[in-house]
Amino acid sequence: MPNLILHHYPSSPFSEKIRLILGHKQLAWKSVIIPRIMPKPDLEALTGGYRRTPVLQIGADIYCDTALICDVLERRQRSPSLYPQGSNGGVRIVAQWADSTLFWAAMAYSFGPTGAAFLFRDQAPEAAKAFAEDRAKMRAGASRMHLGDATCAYKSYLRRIASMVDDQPYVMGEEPSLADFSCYHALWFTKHIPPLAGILDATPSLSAWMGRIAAIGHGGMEQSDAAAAIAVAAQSTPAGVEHGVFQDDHGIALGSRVTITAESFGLEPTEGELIAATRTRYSLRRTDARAGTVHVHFPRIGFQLRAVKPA
Ligand SMILES: N[C@@H](CCC(=O)N[C@@H](CS)C(=O)NCC(=O)O)C(=O)O
Repeated sequence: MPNLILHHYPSSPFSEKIRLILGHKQLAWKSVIIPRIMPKPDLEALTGGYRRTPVLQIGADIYCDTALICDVLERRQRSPSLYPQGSNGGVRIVAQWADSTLFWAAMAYSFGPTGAAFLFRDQAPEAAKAFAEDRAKMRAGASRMHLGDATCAYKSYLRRIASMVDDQPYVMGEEPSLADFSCYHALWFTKHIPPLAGILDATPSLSAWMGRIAAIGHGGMEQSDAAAAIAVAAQSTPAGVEHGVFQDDHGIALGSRVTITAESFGLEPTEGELIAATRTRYSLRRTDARAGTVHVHFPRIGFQLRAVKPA
């Protein structure tokens, strides 16, 4: 019985990154489909506020953001590694570029008028409007890339990726690494918009590389649902946190009441007691009426830690 539960939805690029990594590592997992837009009350019962997709649950431990989810999966199943041949630093830097810069150029291109018309072709006009309003709220005033700027940036980025897979099967060498899964997921989204997918035919090497990544598949997936996942959390005890490694860069002691909020795109905070702050992640303890006591974990990079001022 798999105890990895992925909260995701089919068209989410970052979820595709994790589904493929689950496949690469041949892991068994349970799938809980979450809404694409707010409200997400079942997800929030677990995360305490964080609303982005995907989220990984293991019992009463909730892991937010794919950067952290990748580390959790790597620790769980070391082989095949996401960092083959000691490529850790370079792989992480390429992955971070892909998840931020490449991703946003690809999304601005894919959600232009042609893409939006295709993506919402079978839905009522209200659905497109609700989606646009939800994402505008997530951006919290930050501007969207202009379609022309996004298109030329995306073309350049695709040429760069293509040049990396001209003479080797994967972005960083002979084996797939996290860099491949991060570079792939935004392109995968464009590929499923036929009127726009031609941009990916820039070079045969890019198409062949995308085919190799797609062939990895999603591992052993079993359908589940939000109620079952919340019951799992309620019946589980969170795993112990990593005591001994406490890196205090904020002057906030363990045991403090804190919030953790993404730096951009989806600024709903999660509040709880800070129970760990290692070099790479924060962990909070919080109690929910339905999910019970859970530990919610975030990567440090991309998130803001703040003390809650007493009322
Ligand atoms: N840095 C985050 C980004 C996640 C992200 O932006 N996911 C998109 C979906 S692919 C999202 O949350 N969209 C809004 C939503 O699903 O509510 C990660 O690596 O997990």
